[in-house]
Amino acid sequence: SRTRTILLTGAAGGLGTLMRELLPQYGYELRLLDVRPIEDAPDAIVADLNDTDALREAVRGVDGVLHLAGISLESTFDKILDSNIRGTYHLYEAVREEAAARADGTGPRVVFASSNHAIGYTPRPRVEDGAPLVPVTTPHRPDTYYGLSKSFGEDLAQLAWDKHGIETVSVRIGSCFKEPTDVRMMSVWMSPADGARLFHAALTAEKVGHTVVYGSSANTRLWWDLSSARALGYEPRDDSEAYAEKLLAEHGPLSDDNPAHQYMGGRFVNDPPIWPY
Ligand code: NAI
Ligand code: 15L
Repeated sequence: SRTRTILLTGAAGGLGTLMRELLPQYGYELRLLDVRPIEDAPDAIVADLNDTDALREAVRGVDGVLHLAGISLESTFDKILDSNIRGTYHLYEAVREEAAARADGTGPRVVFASSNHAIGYTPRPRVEDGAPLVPVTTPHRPDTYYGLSKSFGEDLAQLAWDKHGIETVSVRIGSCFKEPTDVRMMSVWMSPADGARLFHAALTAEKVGHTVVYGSSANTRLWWDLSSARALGYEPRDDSEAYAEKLLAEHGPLSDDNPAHQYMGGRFVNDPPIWPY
């Protein structure tokens, strides 16, 4: 099959850097965009998501967009509004214009980096006591303005599908880092290799409309129902349990008294660095 060209927004970031390494093996050609220049990628488009002309050019001819750009932690409402809410709106506007300019009216599919923090105030399910995994239909319960921007992004994706036929897979990413670093992360960890598998599945599955999935590895301590992700063809291979002994020795088990251990969003619920301000 022919090479697919993907616009990777947020290419300078942590996840963007990992995906620049991992996605080419699936045959993608990556067009990179970030507001920060990337030292080893001089051809990357250096632009803010709110630069509408640059965004319009960036989506021209692409088969898909992996939309990772945005503020990735809690911040002031104004900053979240600019980068995550307005920025994602402008991305979808560019995709809508690109779709309208194509003969078949079909624009590139978006894979949106949503976050577990869109549902961060959901109590963690006591799976160990027989509680069911949390489904993708659980109501939005953002734990921060950051999480609120991800709830918005998911709703915008739904609107783009219902009104304009633009497809999106919204991936509620848990923690995608090389290794899990605390006990909560054992439940929500997505290894970078599984992340690449999931993004590849999301970019290539047929007829996704707007699909919401959880982004996680096949963790023994998983909290989330991965069935919508598996329906796209995703088969996770990694399990954070390999780190359990080390992490439990370091941190001890999740405490019943600590909200950061009892809500899925972890420390985002009780340790906002700048809130109230
Ligand atoms: P990061 O903060 O390392 O990277 C984000 C990138 O977006 C940065 O390079 C930044 O310069 C760029 N960016 C920010 N605002 C921009 C704007 N207005 N215009 C253009 N570029 C802009 O974050 P990370 O960890 O790589 O995450 C990537 C995406 O995945 C983010 O949207 C984040 O919210 C989401 N996510 C990541 C998780 C993880 O475990 N790494 C978990 C859940 C969601
Ligand atoms: C996120 O949404 C953040 O972008 C990432 O840095 C981690 O904090 C992750 O969630 C998490 O919940 O561990």
